[in-house]
Amino acid sequence: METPELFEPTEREQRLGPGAVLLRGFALPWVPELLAAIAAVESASPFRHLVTPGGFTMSVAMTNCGALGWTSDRLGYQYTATDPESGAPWPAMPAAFARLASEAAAVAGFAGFAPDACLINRYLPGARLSLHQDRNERDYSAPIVSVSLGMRATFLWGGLARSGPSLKVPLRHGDVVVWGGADRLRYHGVQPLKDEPHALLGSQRFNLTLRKAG
Ligand code: MD6
Ligand code: FE
Repeated sequence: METPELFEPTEREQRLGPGAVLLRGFALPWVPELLAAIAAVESASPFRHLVTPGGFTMSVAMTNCGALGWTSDRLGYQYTATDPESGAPWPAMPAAFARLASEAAAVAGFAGFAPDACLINRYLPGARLSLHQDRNERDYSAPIVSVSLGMRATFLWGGLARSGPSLKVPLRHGDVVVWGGADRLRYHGVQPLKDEPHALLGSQRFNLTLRKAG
């Protein structure tokens, strides 16, 4: 079953676990298309700061595209087919998002990945994401593909329990992380962003997470 010789990490491919790979710069050729698509999504479903079930307003601003979108409010986390702000369906999944995700997943050993949801996170300096698991998706057999754009972030890569050590992984413009399999429910988070403006995007970072939610 294991064929490690096929997936030997190279400088561009850093293994983070049995089911998780960091693909440095994998999204760079896609950047103009990705940014245009983010702008189009944002014009239909603007970024907003969601409230957690515990009553905290998140420092990361979020929007979605695809058949399903991830939202949070006082009642809990859920995927919805419509944007609760407008009542309209989330903007369609841009073709470039789905193709990039499928290609990255295939390189990481997950052939045939077809996302139906993309959560788009926007970080300004100081924004952070506390340790969490992604577990609102129906089926954990599909991986998640995560694309970083703009300012650098320090990603916290923990274990299967909230307590315990986290690896600090720098994520830069164009980096893609694919994770699934035995790593699908790993705890992870993002440290508060430092203000180190990016040449193209200035003082912001976008993160796309492409999922099979439904
Ligand atoms: C971020 N990412 O990088 C936050 N979740 O801004 C996530 O929470 C995440 O990168 C699941 C899979 C990949 C991720
Ligand atoms: Fe997550």
